[in-house]
Amino acid sequence: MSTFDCIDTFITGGTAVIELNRPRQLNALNRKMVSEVVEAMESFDRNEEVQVIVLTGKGHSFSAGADIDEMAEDDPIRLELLNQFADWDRLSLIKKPIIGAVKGFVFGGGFELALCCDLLIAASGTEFSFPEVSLGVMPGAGGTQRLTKLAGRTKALQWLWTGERITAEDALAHGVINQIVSPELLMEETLKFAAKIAKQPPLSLRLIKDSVNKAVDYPLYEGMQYERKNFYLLFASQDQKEGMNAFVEKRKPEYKGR
Ligand code: CO8
Repeated sequence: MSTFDCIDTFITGGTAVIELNRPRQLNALNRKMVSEVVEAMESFDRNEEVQVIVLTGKGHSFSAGADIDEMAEDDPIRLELLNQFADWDRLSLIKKPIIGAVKGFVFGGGFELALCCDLLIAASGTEFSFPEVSLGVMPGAGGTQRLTKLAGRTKALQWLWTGERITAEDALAHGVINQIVSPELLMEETLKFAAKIAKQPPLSLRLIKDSVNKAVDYPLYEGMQYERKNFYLLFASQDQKEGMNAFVEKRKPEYKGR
């Protein structure tokens, strides 16, 4: 049972699902919604029943971006005092895999939220865009950074300068999303994908995410040293013994997340 105002949450198998829930406003992200998403993510990150987190939106669209009504009268001092991006920073600290299941409009802050996911599955017909430029602003929650790291400078500048809509096919071709599925099957396929990941040993999942994230920021040598420490660390886990013993004994491993 969800106790939030702007999102719904539930757990199915080892997967926790967070649904943005302002469908009449195309899930425009007000500050409360972002805080609730972060709160839910952190709680699922600590919940041992949960291996994977899925983020999606109710209704036609994942999200049409930051709530423009809420943002229209903002000024720099208010934004500084609100420190609203602290919530966004906390999203990068989530250790479990996050899969975004997106559809309809994935615009502005909604696109930035999608880019906070580790993997993205999109319904065919999904349109991505950074329309901020046409509002006299620009992305502020990591959009210029994350998009550039995924799609490269040339495409990122084109998309950010024009605000043009990016088709799901284009997003796939440029490494922004993992898969396109038919709209009716979006949740089914995402949950199947999540289940495939959820059955892997949790500590491996966690340290793989940690190491891959370092690849984005670290030079190769430093990244490899970091990877090595995580590799060593896994040999301290019961799941490493279980995984390797099960292989030798020709049986299925039973992982405990320890
Ligand atoms: N903010 C507030 N309300 C919105 C937003 C939004 N971003 N997007 C849609 N809505 C509302 C509409 O006002 C409308 O409400 P109502 O029925 O009361 O008039 C309802 O949702 C349905 O929208 P439309 O009637 O406009 O639906 P259409 O299908 O005709 O059009 C569009 C859909 C094309 C998506 C259109 O709604 C649109 O252009 N929306 C704005 C998109 C946009 O510019 N997004 C970027 C916002 S800026 C931003 O995200 C900056 C991020 C900064 C960091 C993140 C901080 C959280």
